[in-house]
Amino acid sequence: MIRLFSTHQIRKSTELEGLWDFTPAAHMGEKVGAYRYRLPVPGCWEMHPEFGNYRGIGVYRQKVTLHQRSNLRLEFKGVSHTAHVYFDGVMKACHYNAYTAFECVIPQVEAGTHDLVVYVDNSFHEDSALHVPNDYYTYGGIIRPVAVEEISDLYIQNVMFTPVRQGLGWHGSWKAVVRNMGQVERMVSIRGILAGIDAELGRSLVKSGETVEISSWVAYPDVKEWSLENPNLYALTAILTTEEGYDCDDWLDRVGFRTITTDNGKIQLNGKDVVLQGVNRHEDHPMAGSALPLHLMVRDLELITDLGCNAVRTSHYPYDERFLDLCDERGIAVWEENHARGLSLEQMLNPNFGWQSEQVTHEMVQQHYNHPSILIWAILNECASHTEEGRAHYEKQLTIIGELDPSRPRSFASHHRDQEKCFDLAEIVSFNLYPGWYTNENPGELADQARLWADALGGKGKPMIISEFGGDGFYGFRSPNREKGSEERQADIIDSNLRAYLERDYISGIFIWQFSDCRVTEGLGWLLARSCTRNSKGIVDEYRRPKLAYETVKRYFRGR
Ligand code: ADA
Repeated sequence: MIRLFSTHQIRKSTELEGLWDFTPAAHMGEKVGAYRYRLPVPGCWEMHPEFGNYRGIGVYRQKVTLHQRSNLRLEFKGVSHTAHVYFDGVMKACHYNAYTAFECVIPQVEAGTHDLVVYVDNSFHEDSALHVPNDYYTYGGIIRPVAVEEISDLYIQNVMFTPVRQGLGWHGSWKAVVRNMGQVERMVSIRGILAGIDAELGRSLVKSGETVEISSWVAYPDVKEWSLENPNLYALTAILTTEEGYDCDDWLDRVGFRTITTDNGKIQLNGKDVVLQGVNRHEDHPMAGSALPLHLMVRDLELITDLGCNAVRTSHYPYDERFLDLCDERGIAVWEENHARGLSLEQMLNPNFGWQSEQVTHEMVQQHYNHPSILIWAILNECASHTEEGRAHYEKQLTIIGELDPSRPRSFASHHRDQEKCFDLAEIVSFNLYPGWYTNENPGELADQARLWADALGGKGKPMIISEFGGDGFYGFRSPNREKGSEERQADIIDSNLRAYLERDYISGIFIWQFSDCRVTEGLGWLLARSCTRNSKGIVDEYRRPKLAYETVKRYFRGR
């Protein structure tokens, strides 16, 4: 299931969910003999007993059958982390990054059965600047769904819809991208259907092999706004029509009407101040790796709601779109961020860092643009934003987001305190602070200090978020001595932090590190040598069993 609803009615689309042939290999593109395994897609190969720690290349094979000659479009929602896609023995697409989707379009495929082979690499090497040994796990495999579509020569590549409030009424700004993969120039028109209004969005000539953007502005006088309390969603349909009047393609999505602003040092949803109280979450589960099936995503959101949260931070990468669909439906605010965690200046100077993180930033915004639940875009968690070289990257990536989407505020989670150099570049300043865990500071005094740092370093007048705080709590380690690592101590830390932050009205968001324990990369040094090769700061453990801190969080978040 690629989304929680059908994304096409005209375009023929099916999913390649199920068991695929699989074999490990030594090199990308290497000729493989026998495929000795059958692995589920979506899935992580670590779930197979022989590949529990496998870091390297895996080859997946599946058959694709077409009943008539057609253009084929394959959509991969996430392959971890590098994919080379071969169709009938010829390489057709390459993609880097586990957490964004990519397409592979193959013109004029004959009817019959074809061979789809995907080489997947999850190894760490110089060519991979973002997937590095880290405080979470880079799994291997086709971790998110795959769709196979038959498309006409003219097809819709993307639709970006922006709700705009004007006075008392709502408008929508539509931007549709249409591609012509045929041999001749064609005239097309697009209609947009939403909230009972069927509007002509525009006409355009599309040259062979090119794309055009068709934009329009439509009034929606009678829609209800999307809010955390009442997450009203509307089905959106775009229909592409040829000059001859033939409806050749469509695009279905869901949108919500809401505004998100940052005025007077606060965050407003639909003009009203809001305080985001949430958790940081990794896509990780011992029985699924990073390929959580829908029912486990739902379970996580049930627990997150039970905790009294109204927000989730997608630390530290763009999420599976089904999770975002669930947040849209349930009125859970999302801070979505591009992919990076704790990269040093040296790591940011890897020549691949620039294009890889700019690409994931583009893809994140373009692919997830329509989700009303996403209120904040963010970049580069705890990277070198305290250096001039680092700042150049922050500036570039925040500019990319600002140009693609001026409707949402931007932020980044910083741990550089009074050394931070980038607060002027974003609309929201955010701090990762660990008083009671990595330091002995008093959380309230530290927050007041952080506000002063923000004010002095370019963040004056901007809303402030505590984007991380917390401490280890090993599930089942109960101790009257309340040592570090005990559930009691973790609950104490969460308690003192929450009390301090919730009573400070200049704080517009609080995200606990973290929702559930997660697997981390094994290595040397304090970070990669964590006990049990886990980050154990979850409020629930990796199987989602609540620790003592669960009730603490509930008391604060639900008590408000
Ligand atoms: C950082 C980081 C998290 C996690 C956390 C911790 O702030 O952003 O990914 O590593 O610290 O547990 O230390």
